[in-house]
Amino acid sequence: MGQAPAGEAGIVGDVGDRVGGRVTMPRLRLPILNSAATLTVVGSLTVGGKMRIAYVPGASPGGRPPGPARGASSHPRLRSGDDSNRGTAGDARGEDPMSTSEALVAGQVIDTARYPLPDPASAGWTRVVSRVRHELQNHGCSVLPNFIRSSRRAALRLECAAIAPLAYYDVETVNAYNIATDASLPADHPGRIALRRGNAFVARDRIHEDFIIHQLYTDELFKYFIACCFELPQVHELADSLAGLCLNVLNPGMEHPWHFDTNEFTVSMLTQEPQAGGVFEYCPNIRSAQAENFADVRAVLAGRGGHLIRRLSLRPGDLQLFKGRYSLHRVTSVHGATARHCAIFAYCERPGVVGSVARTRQLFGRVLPEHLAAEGRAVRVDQLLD
Ligand SMILES: O=C(O)CCC(=O)C(=O)O
Ligand SMILES: [Fe+2]
Repeated sequence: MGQAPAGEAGIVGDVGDRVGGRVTMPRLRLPILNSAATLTVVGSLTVGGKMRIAYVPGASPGGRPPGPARGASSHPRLRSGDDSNRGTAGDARGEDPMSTSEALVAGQVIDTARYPLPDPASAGWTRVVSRVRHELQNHGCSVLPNFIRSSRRAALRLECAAIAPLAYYDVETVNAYNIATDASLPADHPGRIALRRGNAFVARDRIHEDFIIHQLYTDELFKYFIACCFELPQVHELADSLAGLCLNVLNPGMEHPWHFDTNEFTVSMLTQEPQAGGVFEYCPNIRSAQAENFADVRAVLAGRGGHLIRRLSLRPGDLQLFKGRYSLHRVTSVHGATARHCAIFAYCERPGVVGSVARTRQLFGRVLPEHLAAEGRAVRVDQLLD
């Protein structure tokens, strides 16, 4: 793996490094959808709820020469013949994002009768995106059931189960904000409530590029769809060979305790469901960029916030889009003999994002030269605790 090209700034998120100030981006203008939101750009991002990132403008992952961003999602199909979105020759994964095989990948993996991703100009596509936008605006969460074709769901599970033993395991004491648990906070601050978290992630470089989750993650039609759902101009894969795509493994007895994500949006997919437990619970918009709402957060953490909690019954192959920065969420303890496996598709609004050294080591037990190269400063858009 190479380093960020000389002269490019590296921006690493960390608690002390944040730079306040809201950044707005142009509204997404789709011919067929009326986007109303002014976008907020977050210069840091979470993988597994707690990974701070480095933003390296224009960085080229894998030592590729600077060039078109790998896999930026800008109007696939609608721009056929336009080279600006192609992978570069130096791309270690040899991607050709605009090849006709993209549509084939989407068509073979996704239930296109329900979710016509290969046809962004269709009424069906518009209906799905409108529904997702509506649900995200109102509840911060949207689930697309049976997103993966029924004929591919067994493969989805088996592929991920095969690599689950490669997860890096660690047990940590955390809090809902992923800030230092020894922080000198007021006695009644919800950040004082310590939670145990068994961390187990399989890194992207252990996920074969033929796997369904990898095909989806890198698929231009998929990225374009995701960007439109979140009302973003485009989304980019992380320039991080470990964090961009991961498999979160919750073995029996493990849970993912209450937390906020650092990034504003998350895309995930259950690939294996446990026999019992392992339920995704969330408190829609319990906080905002302007207000932490510690009282309600404290109530939920103390087990008194039942009225604020929603539960999802996810099935393998369902696609979940979630805005986890403002919605406290957790996965309850897994019971029975079967582990819960969940793929996390980490995208960013900007190209060149890699994880900070500290968080990468924490999540994956190792770092790569690209992480060492990217340490720097953070850009943050709000003053919320993490
Ligand atoms: O496993 C899940 O469903 C969600 C995990 C999560 O919240 C996270 O990784 O931040
Ligand atoms: Fe999360």
